[in-house]
Amino acid sequence: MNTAIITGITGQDGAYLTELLLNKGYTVYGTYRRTSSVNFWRLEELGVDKHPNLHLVEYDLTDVTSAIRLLETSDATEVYNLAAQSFVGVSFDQPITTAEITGVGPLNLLEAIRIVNPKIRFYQASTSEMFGKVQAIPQKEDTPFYPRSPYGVAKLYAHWMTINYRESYDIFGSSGILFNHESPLRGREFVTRKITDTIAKIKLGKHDVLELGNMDAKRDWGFAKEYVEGMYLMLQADKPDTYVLATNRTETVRDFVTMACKAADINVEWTGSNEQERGIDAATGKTIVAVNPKFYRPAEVDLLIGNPEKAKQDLGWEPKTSLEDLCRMMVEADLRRNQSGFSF
Ligand code: NDP
Ligand code: GDR
Repeated sequence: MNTAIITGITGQDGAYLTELLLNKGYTVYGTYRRTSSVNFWRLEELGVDKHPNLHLVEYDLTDVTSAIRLLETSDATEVYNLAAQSFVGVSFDQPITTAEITGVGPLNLLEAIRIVNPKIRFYQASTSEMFGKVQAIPQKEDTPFYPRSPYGVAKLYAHWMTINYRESYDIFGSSGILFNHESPLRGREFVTRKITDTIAKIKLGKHDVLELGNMDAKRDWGFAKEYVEGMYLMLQADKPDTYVLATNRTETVRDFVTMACKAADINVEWTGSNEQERGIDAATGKTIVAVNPKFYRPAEVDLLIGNPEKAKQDLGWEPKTSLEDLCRMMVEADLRRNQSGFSF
């Protein structure tokens, strides 16, 4: 039986990957940080939190000794490093914490693998944020990097460390450069879920105005459940490598709001520009979307669109869910949760 470690099991991708690997018969050691309140709602929503083959282990990415103990006690053959300080906005306020967790954290795991068992396969959750300022369209594995946030810089360090350990010590380290992927399990601070949750509340009369930052930003959004399959495939390949996972379609934040409104049966009309831009509910004439500059970032990534051709060729991976279907799935989940008064 295969055994895998998944760091960051309380996050969106950690939950979906846990479900996938348990369904494949794996024993999973899922790591979480000790906090004053438990945070397993995603595992509960997927119905896997009490699975007999799931072992929950306390672990902090910044502690190399606990990385060594984790590898020794679990006897895992695969490690999926999904843990990170993953919010770009916060990385501007906490650049050093972000560097320690998101940049050096993966190095702790690579060192632990080198010490305990160099045969362990390692997946690093790299990101399209490493491309940052547009150098080419669409972005692919050989597009030059130009990160625009402390988060992007930290991820780039971990990405190159994964490649360096591959080349220096023959460690099976693969890096997935994943473009934005969303789901009903997405954290509410990220823009898509903030939009679907707030539009659901507005629809139910529980909220008035959705406040956003830069609505011109363009992102390539896919469905998280499909992206974790790509992570799994990368560690089953004959050799370690770097792969882009993306949909090759890009839309603005504003387009996503319009899509979410449509899914909630609201007809939104746009008026004004820049900080004066507003979205009006055509049926009531009320402002339901407004710009709040506090959500602007000191440096922005304007346009992301990825070419996943290499993953299709080598791994047989392809995105399947359209953005419209993904957005509808998220709005429906948030309508249900807000109706029941139980929303994370
Ligand atoms: P989430 O923010 O939902 O989850 C992050 C996880 O990391 C949480 O479980 C969190 O724990 C954990 N974590 C944070 N700090 C530490 C620490 N010091 N020690 C141990 N665990 C820690 O992220 P996603 O699931 O969306 O993303 C998974 C990974 O993929 C991340 O590394 C992210 O940067 C990367 N990525 C994500 C993309 C996306 O669009 N979702 C795209 C490209 C890359 P806690 O619950 O306690 O905070
Ligand atoms: P991103 O995702 O920064 O791409 O990182 P996020 O959803 O936070 O932002 C996407 C774009 O929307 C703009 N935006 C807002 N964003 C947030 N969060 N809140 C707002 O109110 C708002 N208004 C406009 C942002 O400026 C940005 O341009 C995500 C994370 O999952 C990373 O961990 C991952 O690596 C990348 O995706 C790929």
